[in-house]
Amino acid sequence: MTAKPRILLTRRWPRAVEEILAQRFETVLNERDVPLDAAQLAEGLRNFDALLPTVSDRLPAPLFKDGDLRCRILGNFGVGYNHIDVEAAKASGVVVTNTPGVLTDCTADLAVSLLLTVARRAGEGERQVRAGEWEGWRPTHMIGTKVTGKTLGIVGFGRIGKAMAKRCHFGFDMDVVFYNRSKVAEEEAQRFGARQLDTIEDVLKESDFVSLHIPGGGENRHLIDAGRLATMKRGGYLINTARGDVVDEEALIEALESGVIRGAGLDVYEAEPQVPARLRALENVVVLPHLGSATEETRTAMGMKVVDNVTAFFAGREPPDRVA
Ligand code: 8YV
Repeated sequence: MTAKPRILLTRRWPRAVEEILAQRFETVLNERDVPLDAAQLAEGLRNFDALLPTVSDRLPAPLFKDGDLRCRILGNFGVGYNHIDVEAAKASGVVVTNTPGVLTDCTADLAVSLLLTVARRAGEGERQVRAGEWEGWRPTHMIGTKVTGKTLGIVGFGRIGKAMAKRCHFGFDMDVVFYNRSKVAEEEAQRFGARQLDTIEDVLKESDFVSLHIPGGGENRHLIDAGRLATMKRGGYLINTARGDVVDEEALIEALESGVIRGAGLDVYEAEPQVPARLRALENVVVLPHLGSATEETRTAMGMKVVDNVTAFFAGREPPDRVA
């Protein structure tokens, strides 16, 4: 009998998924569930047939330069994989897979909740009640911005962008416009209650709320910079559940501090888990700890997708979600 492939899980996963993996493979768990450093990841690449990384594992090109890698597949736990240098992995003969589709709803749900929370100042209100500082109802207390009927601008009309459009158009009667690199058929856009505009600037100018749904890294790094933030409506809000590096965080802080935009709802940051103190100090910002896909159902479904990918790979079949 041939030995089972050796697989390293870089973090703890939903138990049901860990159990299936343990039945099929020789798995090693990171019992402490703290991020592995570069040396530990390099060792993982040398000693395991597969590594199952998450967004908290940085796998840049130098880690793939070692000519003696045992690792043949990175089964990424997540749809975004900008923490992996996919070209370098490919050049070393390492396959990379991700988990598309299963986290669409939960990520869009969280984007909606950020939008509502920041617009209706619900985070501020909650802090006030918890601090025992609420002095009672009055007509001018904690006045926010109405969401229903406003314009939502979406950057990136992939699965999650579409799910966000659908929720906001059909749920909150919003006028939804979007920017997407490639042309989306009009009927397809209409199905989600949305309308494509030609440029990001057009979307930023028209929208009361802007929600980002594009991958991080590469040419999307700092796509939303000081210039583009200044293009947004004064009084506008930015929602980011995509990747932190899509926004120039320093420029965002300045735009929030100086009132260039009115607020932001953020789930992702440039140097997670570090969230700049200046950002945390702002009342007009909702800050969540990268919770987009954090539901029992979705995290389990993501894990099962990884199981499918590595199982197919080691059975000599094409993994369903190969990105490289
Ligand atoms: C995941 C995400 O939790 O899938 C993604 O791209 O951003 C998150 O929802 C994270 O990536 C897990 O590695």
